[in-house]
Amino acid sequence: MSTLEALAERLDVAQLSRTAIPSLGDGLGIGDAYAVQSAVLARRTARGERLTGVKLGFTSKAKMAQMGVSEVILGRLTDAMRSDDGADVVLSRFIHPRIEPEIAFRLSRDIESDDPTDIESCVDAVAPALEIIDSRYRDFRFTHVDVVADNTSAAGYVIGAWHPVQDLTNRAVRLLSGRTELVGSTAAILGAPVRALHALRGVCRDHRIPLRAGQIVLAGAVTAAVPFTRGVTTCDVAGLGMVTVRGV
Ligand code: 0L1
Ligand code: MG
Repeated sequence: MSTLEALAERLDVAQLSRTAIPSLGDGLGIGDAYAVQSAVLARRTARGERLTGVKLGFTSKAKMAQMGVSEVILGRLTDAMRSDDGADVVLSRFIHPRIEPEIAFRLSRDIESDDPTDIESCVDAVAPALEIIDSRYRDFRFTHVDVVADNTSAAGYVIGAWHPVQDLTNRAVRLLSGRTELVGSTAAILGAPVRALHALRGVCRDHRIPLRAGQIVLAGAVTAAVPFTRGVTTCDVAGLGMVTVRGV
């Protein structure tokens, strides 16, 4: 087994056994980190999971500054991570889950990694969304390459009703989770969610990641993530409506 496959196994076992692990340590480059992420995905698809889309992280200027990076990061979503709007989600599936409000885009056609087509023309619907993140690292302590290898903490997602494509710049977003209420604007996503699509193309080009018709793209968090605990969490996006999930 290669070193990268061994790291993928470590992360996969952490997720399956719900046991956090320490940082992978120095010596990995960003290309290696995406290779580990792909190997983790391969383990999941070998167990029967199906790739359903991608997610972006570090799309807020504040989070980029905090991590000292200027590049968004990409993770992969599978059908095993998806829950229906309003569904119960069993918290014991996770290590230390957090939840955050997002915008989802749906792709209308395949986009190869070197395809020059404007990605905006390949989106056929938008929706409010919630993402559950669950770092496989202890206390969510990780480096930039650690978090890419760990599939950018991807663990779950919920999509609300799909709407026709529209300008989503500066829409008010409210996250309500138990007694915690956070309010933000879609401007937190690189100034406008559509910029996340362009950033996504750059990451896909650099790391040779193709996109497929019907896949969803989570554009990045609008507010800070909050602990995902028992009870209802709701994300409300002005003009798009609500999406809800219940931790049980
Ligand atoms: O979806 C995200 O923005 C999370 C990216 C990974 C960082 C984290 O786990 O907080
Ligand atoms: Mg997110």
